[in-house]
Amino acid sequence: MSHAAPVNTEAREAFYKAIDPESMRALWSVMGTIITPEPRSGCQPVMWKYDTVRARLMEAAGLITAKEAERRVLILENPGLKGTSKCTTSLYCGVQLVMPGEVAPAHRHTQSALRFVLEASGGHTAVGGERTTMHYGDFVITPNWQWHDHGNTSDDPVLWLDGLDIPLVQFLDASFAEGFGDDEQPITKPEGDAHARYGANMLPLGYEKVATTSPIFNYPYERSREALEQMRRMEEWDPCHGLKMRYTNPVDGGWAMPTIGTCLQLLPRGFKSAPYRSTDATVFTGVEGRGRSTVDGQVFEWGPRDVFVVPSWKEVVHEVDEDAVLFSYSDRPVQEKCGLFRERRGNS
Ligand code: 1HN
Repeated sequence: MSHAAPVNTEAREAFYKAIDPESMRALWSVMGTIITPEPRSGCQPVMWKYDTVRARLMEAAGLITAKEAERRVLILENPGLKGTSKCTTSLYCGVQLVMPGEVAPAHRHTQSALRFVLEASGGHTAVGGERTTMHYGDFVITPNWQWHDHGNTSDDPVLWLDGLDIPLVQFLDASFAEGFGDDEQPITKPEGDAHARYGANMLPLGYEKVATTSPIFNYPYERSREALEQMRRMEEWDPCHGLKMRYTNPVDGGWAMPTIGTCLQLLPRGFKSAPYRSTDATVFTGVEGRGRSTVDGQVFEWGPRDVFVVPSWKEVVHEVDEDAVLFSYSDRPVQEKCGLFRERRGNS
């Protein structure tokens, strides 16, 4: 708050001690630490180079199968949040590996997941009775409480970035999970069914919104990239973001997922962004090209598949010498619903 905590006196100390076993605490003694004038996060700016993560995953593949692990994932844990399995205060990030012939068995949980595909020549995931084939750069959703399993029938390893709302669900004490009992769920729909129904700017007549998550569960990179390419011709550059598009739920135009906001952005050759900060700590991954992002004074040189974090209310500046594409996710939908989202553009 505006002033520091009141000074301690012997009598006050004795009072705090006396009420502690009665499960009470004096607000004035802690107010400044629980209500801060601006966000004070333990979350730190950090980057993981893909080569390092990939090499460790390959090492893990010699230690455990996808089936035994259930999910063979290395968590990208924020060094400022050690021991919490968090990448930011509210969101989780990991990189998953499925080797040729492997299956990650079907299960479901109340946590929502996104996959951003980093390497795939034939991996697939099944959600709600439909399978989708994964390609580089695809954004795939596993809505909460939907059965999901993954497989790889190709000859090459399949890797993707996992983004989940685990810390949010944990905070709310709303975690439920169960196994399906079989490796794979039955496939009841042809591949492409969701896209045909919901991905053509049309909806079945009489369609009623039943879920909080988009009914489209694979947003193919080819189409997202094409949107950016078409739009660049209009030169609608945002000084802070270049050209940044959010993935939407076609049912209502809102975010694709209720708890995680996802975006794809193009930074044109020679672009240097204006400084930007926002309350939604954001996880970025490179998709095309190389760049340099300065986060709270720390410089991260990134290329395709590298992952870096911009914590809440820390300033970020992106610079690129060549055309570059970034995928990112944050808890922005939650903050917007709660009226908490704030941003600051430029140096003001
Ligand atoms: C999960 O179900 C997946 O389905 C990935 O691929 C990561 C991390 C924690 C809990 C569940 C998946 C996960 C996860």
